[in-house]
Amino acid sequence: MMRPLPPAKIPVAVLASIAVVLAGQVLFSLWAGASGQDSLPSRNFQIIQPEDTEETIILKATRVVPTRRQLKWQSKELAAFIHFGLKTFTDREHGDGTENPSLFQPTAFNPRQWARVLKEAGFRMIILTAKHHDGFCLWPTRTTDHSVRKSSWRQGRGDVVKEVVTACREEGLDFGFYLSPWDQHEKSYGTPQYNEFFRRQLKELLTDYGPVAEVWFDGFCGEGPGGRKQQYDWNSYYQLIRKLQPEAVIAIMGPDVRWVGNESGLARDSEWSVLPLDLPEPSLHLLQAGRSTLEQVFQPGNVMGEDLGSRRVITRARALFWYPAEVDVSIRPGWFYHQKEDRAVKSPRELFEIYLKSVGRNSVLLLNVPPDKRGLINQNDVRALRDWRQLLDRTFKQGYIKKTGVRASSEQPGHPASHLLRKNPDGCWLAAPGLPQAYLEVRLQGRSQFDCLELKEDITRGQRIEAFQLEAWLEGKWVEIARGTTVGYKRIVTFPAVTTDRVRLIISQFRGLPCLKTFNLYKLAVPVN
Ligand code: FUL
Repeated sequence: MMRPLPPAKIPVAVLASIAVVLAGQVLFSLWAGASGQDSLPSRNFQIIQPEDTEETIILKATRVVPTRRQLKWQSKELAAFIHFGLKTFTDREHGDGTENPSLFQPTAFNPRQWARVLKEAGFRMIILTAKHHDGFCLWPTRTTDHSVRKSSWRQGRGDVVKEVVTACREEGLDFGFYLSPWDQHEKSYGTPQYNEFFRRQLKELLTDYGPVAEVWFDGFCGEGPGGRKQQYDWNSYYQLIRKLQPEAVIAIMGPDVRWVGNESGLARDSEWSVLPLDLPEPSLHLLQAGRSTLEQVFQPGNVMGEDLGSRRVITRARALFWYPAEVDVSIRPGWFYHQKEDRAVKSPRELFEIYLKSVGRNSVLLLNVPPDKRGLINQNDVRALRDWRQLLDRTFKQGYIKKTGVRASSEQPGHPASHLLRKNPDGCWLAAPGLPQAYLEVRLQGRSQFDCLELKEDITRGQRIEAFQLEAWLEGKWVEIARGTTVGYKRIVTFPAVTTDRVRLIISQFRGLPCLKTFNLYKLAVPVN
C-alpha cells in the first residue's frame, strides 16, 4: 500500500531542487506516455535521430539495458587477474619477445591453490594472461613455438591454461583469458597475416578449454619489427568470439566492458553504464537498419573523460549503448611477481577501500594477484586477501534495514517498497509515475549507529538515478548525512557515523522511474578516508 510521506521538514534547498527537477519529470512522463514512446523496446543500444528532442534522447537512455552476458558479468562483482609467464622468471614487467622459453620453470605450480585462495576471498572468476606482450603462450599452441611446449618444464608437456581451467571448474569459478594483441615475438606482427595468426590463437583458446566468461584485449599496443604497427581486425575477432563463446564478454578493446581509465582501483564518483556510442554514420545506419550487429561495426575508442554519461553528454550523442566499467588494479606495485615487492602487498584496509571505490561505484573489480616463481600465490598476498574478506564480511554480512517499517513516496503494483526489507533477489521497489517526489522513509529497529549506505538499481530496467540524498532524523529534524549521483548496479557511500532510528532516502533526480533492488545501511569494520 502506498502511503504519502508527511510533507514538512525537508530542507528548503532540497525541496526547491526536487520541485524543479521533478516537475520536469512529471511533464516528461506525461509526454512519454502521450507520445507513444512508452513502447520503445529496451535493448543494449539506441540510435538517436537528428530530429529527437532532448526529452526523447533521455527516454532512449532509459531504454538502454545490459545484455544477458553483461548482466551476468556485472553480478560477479569480483574477478581475479593472474599475470603469470616468462616475466615472472625474468623478474621484469617488460620483456622484448626474445626470452628463452626454458626460463619458465615454476617449481611447485599449483593453480588449485590459486583457485582456493581466490574463491575464499570472494572472487567469482579468474582471468589468466594466456599470452602477454612478449608473445610467450601458456598453452601448447599450434600457432608458434614460443610457448610452454618449448620449455623443459614438464618436458614440454605442460599446459598452464588447462590446469587453471580445471582448478576453476573444481572451485566453481568462471574462467577468462587475456590475450595480448601486441606481440613482441611474432614475426608477422605488423602485417595482415598477423590478424590470421591472432584469430587462430583465439580459436584454440575458445574451443579447446570449455566455457570462457571473458576475453580481455589490452589497449597497450607497441610496435613490431621495423617499427610496424598492427592494423587490428577487431570485428573479425569479435565475431569469432561470439560464434564460439556467445556467453563471453569482450573487455577493454571490445564492445561489452570498458576500461575505467586508471590502474589504481578507482572508479568515478559518477560512473555511468549508458554511454555515447561513437561510430561513423554508415555504421550507425547499418545498425539501425538491423543489417549489422554491434560486433560487426564496433571500433574501440578512448573512454577516458571524467563525465561519460551525464545528460549534457548523452544529449549530444548520435547513439547510446550499455558499456559498464571494469577496474583493474594489482595487489602489488607490479603486474608480475617480484620478490622485492613481497613487503609492498596492499593492506586489507587498502583493498577494502578499493572495493568501496570500484564495486561500490558501479564497476567490477579485477584484482591482479600474481603467482610467484614457485607457481603459488605468495603467503603475504594470501594473508592480505583473507583479512580483506573478513573486513568485507564484518561490514556487509548484516545491514540495519531489515524487518523494519518502510514508507515510500509512491510504489507500483507488484513492486512495493517492502521488497527492500527482505532477501528477495527478484523483487524491487518501483516508484509510480506522476508524483513529484521519490523517497523512502525507514524506521530502524531501535537506535543504530552506521556510516555506510548501499544502494542497488534493478539494471535490467537500465540506469536511472541521477542524484540522491540520505537524511537522518537527528535531534528532532531531518539532517542530510550523505549524497551521491549515479547508482547503477551498486553504489556505496560512506560518511561520518550517525546514531538514529529514522532515515530517509530522497531520490532527487532520475531518468525514468527509479527502481531500487537494495537500500541498506552498515557500520564499517574499519574507518576509511
Ligand atoms: C597494461 C599492460 O601493459 C600491463 O602489463 C598489464 O597487463 C595491464 C593489465 O595492462 O596495459
